[in-house]
Amino acid sequence: MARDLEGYLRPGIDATPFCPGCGHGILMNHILRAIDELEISMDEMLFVSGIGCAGSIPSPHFNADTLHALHGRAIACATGAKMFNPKLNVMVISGDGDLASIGGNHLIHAARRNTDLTVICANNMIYGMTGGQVASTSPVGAVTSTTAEGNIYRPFDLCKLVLGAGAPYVARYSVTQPISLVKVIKRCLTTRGFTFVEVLSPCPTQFGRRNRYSSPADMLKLLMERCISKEEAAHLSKEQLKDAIITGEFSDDGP
Ligand SMILES: Cc1ncc(C[n+]2csc(CCOP(=O)(O)OP(=O)(O)O)c2C)c(N)n1
Ligand SMILES: [Mg+2]
Repeated sequence: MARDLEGYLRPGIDATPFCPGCGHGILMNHILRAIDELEISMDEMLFVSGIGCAGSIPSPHFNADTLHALHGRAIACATGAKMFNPKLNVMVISGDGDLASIGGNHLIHAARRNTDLTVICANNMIYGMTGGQVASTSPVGAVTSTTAEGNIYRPFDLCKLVLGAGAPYVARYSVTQPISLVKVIKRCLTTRGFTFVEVLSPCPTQFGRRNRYSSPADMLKLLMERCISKEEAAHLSKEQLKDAIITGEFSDDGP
């Protein structure tokens, strides 16, 4: 039976800063659920985050050691902590802007070095906290505060990027897929080396209201509809997969 996760929060925390309909609070729940199911002590964990709404998932909420680093520098700080104390279970939780835009170089090099970190990227496809600017993950055509006529650049495929840089294990699911997400977060926490989970997390305030979504619930529903497992995707054409988000666990088993 699912246990109450409130005990993982710092005393006095009774609300999060997340907007109604934001996926980051849902992700917070999935991460704590994975830790709870593995019965990992919070004393063995260090949570590192950068600046952004997603950076607030662990800090100040989790009742554990948290390091709230500079924007884009979460992985650099996590690497330093892990080197100083290799016994620590170090988890980086941050946003797409923080990890893949300003922090993109740290991301690919930590993957290349196979640094023993678990990195969870809450991808809302935008710089949420600072007013909804276009990110390296924003889809083509996305209307943002800096692309009023639609983004003209292709977004990163974060899983392909990190896998291509050398990570042994990456996975992608949306916050609407709790069972799969908890499973892959548990897998990351029990796997040595660089492990990465891209989590699609809707941002109704900065992304949804500027694009085609009528409500936060609509955004969650459309996100669910777009998620297609890699097994299912293998039978579909490029055209059929045009708007799809391919989910699953990915590893480079090739030559
Ligand atoms: C060096 C530096 N540059 C820019 C900023 C402004 N800034 C803070 S958070 C942020 C973007 C956060 O986006 P993301 O990581 O995707 O998190 P979200 O808010 O979307 O969850 C930016 C540009 C900063 N704090 N420091
Ligand atoms: Mg973001």
